[in-house]
Amino acid sequence: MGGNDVEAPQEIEEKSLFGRLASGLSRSSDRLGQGVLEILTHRRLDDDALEELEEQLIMADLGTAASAQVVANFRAKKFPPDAPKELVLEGLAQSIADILTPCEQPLELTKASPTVILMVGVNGTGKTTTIGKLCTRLLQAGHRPILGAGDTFRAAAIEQLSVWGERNNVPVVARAQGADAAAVAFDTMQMAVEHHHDVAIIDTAGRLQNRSELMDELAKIRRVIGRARQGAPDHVLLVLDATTGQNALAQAEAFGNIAGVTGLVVTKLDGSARGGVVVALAQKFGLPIHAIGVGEALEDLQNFSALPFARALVGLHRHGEDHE
Ligand SMILES: Nc1nc2c(ncn2[C@@H]2O[C@H](COP(=O)(O)OP(=O)(O)OP(=O)(O)O)[C@@H](O)[C@H]2O)c(=O)[nH]1
Ligand SMILES: [Mg+2]
Repeated sequence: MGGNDVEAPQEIEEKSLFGRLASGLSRSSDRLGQGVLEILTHRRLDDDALEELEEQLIMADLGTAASAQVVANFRAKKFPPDAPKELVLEGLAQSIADILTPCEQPLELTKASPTVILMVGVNGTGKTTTIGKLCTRLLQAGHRPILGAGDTFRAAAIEQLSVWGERNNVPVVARAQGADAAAVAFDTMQMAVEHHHDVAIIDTAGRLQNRSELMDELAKIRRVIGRARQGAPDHVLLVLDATTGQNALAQAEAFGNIAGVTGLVVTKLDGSARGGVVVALAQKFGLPIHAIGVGEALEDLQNFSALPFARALVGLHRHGEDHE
């Protein structure tokens, strides 16, 4: 922030959110940025250096395919071997952003009401918390969300969603623990229509992707929702925990096939040394990344922006004049 400049509140807000992402990713970028800087500082940008760069990217959780792609993108920019290292680091961020940009897609609501959003994922990735945050954002944008407590499995799951409902002052549709999750989804659809809610967000229990009977349950929930409103659910959001690194790829693969995932939310990027997995996900699946989680509070959900994310990952600050 410069001198006496008065900044618009929105800009300050954006910066603090970016700051949270940047400081969260700093553990990834410490590794990546330092390694890369070492390569760039001590040598010319020749083939050997690029090979080492690729190794650094792989170690930063980008995986082999995305790392090769980043290096190919970088090579295509044809930096002279003695280019200044700041410029080279910017070029690296751009090479990563080239992969991420197609996935930069904010969540859109449908014309048909209610827009139905189904949250899925393995245990503990942040589904329920993301619902709370998403709800806040929808309210701020003037929408009228309603929540469905479709996790009828885990003790206290209904209570947990109810707390988010109370914090946001929005209704939560629930049945008793152990009830049929699809029935809760159906109730939620009915309530949404009856009380003119334009968005219904339905929670589900965490499940491992190799438990076929639990994956079948998701299919049933989707069918029931589709019966209540043709074409619904509009979004099946797979919530992935960035700290699980490459395992997130296996989850995306399995849920993508069976649960009809339409987009991703990647959480816990505030504390992760493994932010590079986002690049691997983008390269492998190309699914929209609708939002990222950068903390546990209501306001800690951001739209995913490719270039700022890539710059934070390589340790560049937002305004580009310095890096760590
Ligand atoms: N630091 C951080 N913590 C998060 C984030 N998102 C969720 N959490 C935390 O992760 C933990 C699990 O979150 P939940 O929302 O309960 O996860 P869930 O996927 O609903 O879990 P199950 O319902 O048990 O499958 C909680 O302690 C959250 O506060 C995030 O973006 N950053
Ligand atoms: Mg949950």
